[in-house]
Amino acid sequence: MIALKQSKYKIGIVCYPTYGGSGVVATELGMALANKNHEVHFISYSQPFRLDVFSDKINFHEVSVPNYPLFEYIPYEHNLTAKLVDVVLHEKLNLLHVHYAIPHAFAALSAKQILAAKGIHIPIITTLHGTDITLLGKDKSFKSVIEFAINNSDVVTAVSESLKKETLSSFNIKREIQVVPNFIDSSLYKHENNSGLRRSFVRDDEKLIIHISNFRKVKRVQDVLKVFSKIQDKVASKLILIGDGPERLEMEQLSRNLDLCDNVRFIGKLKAVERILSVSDLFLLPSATESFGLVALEAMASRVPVISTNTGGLPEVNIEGKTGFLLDVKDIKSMAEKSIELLSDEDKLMQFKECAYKHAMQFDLPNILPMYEAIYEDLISKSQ
Ligand code: GMT
Repeated sequence: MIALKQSKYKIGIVCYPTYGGSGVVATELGMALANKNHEVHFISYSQPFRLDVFSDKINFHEVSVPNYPLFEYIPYEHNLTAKLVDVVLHEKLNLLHVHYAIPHAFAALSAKQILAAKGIHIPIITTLHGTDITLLGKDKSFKSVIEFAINNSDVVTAVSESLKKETLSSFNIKREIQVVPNFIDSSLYKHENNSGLRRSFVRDDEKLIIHISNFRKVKRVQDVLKVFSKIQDKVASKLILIGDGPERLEMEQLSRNLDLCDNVRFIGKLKAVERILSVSDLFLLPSATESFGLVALEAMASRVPVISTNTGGLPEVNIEGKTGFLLDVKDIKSMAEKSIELLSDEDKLMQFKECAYKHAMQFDLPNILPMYEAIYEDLISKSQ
């Protein structure tokens, strides 16, 4: 008989399952915790897209949302709350770690109240990821709810100093916010010389430029195409677009208008972005705002320099003149010039690739995971 190892803590993780940074961070965190012998319970309305490992320490609880004819709007938050109560009770969780304020943190706080009435104390950690503060937070109709969720969680973390600052200035916050930066698992980023894969995208004399996102307005994906249009006038290159989302049709239209179709490929939502990143030369991230820019970090871990905007937390990830360049939002001309400067100087490009990799390793899992584990340890010891 196989003797299963006793789990350390039982941790509930609530996240969005969709193609986006907060879901990726929550999933990678859960998988890393399971590797360290914690029992992890993911709770969401569908399986997080990067959660594809089998482990006796990983569980998934789907929140089903029945739609009664009476409901014009589906009350997902209540189903989530009820599911959290159920999972905490029956799986005997030690804590809930919720990613994104709305509705996750608020639902967790409601679950905490219901459980308190049953004599059970469950600590709540809320991690702010960005758009919950920078976009939703600006919407007055959400403000009091986000503020309440932040002020009443047991611990609140933000993924960058910039996001912490923005949270403190946008809301009436009466508590400490800890910065725990996002991370990558360096073991995934083996730089193989995969010339076969590279040749399936570009000729030997061409450069491979890449963009990955959920194609939402905030990503300014049209700027990716405009910058690329200027680059390819000077440097033989191809652009690969990974992801999908609301701006896709506009992007297709723009690539036709700019006569880019022969040099631009839409690949769709890829799980293992590290493979294609490993054969790329430059990453474009012209976002209007980015609390951290996890995808920039993933590119850098793959030795790909980043041309990004200088907003939000991006300067904490991408280092000007070392791992890439940071330009003002909408400054397409300078983004193209800096891209051309890098792509046309092989020595400089190599230097930036090495620097990008070295800097990304500061955000390697073994450096960041202990920060979350210390928070868990502290909360659990206080609640016993
Ligand atoms: O960028 C998105 O549209 C997705 C969003 C999310 O909530 O998944 O990403 C946010 O969280 C990521 C993980 O912490 C950060 O790396 C992204 O910078 C942040 N997005 C924005 O701030 C726009």
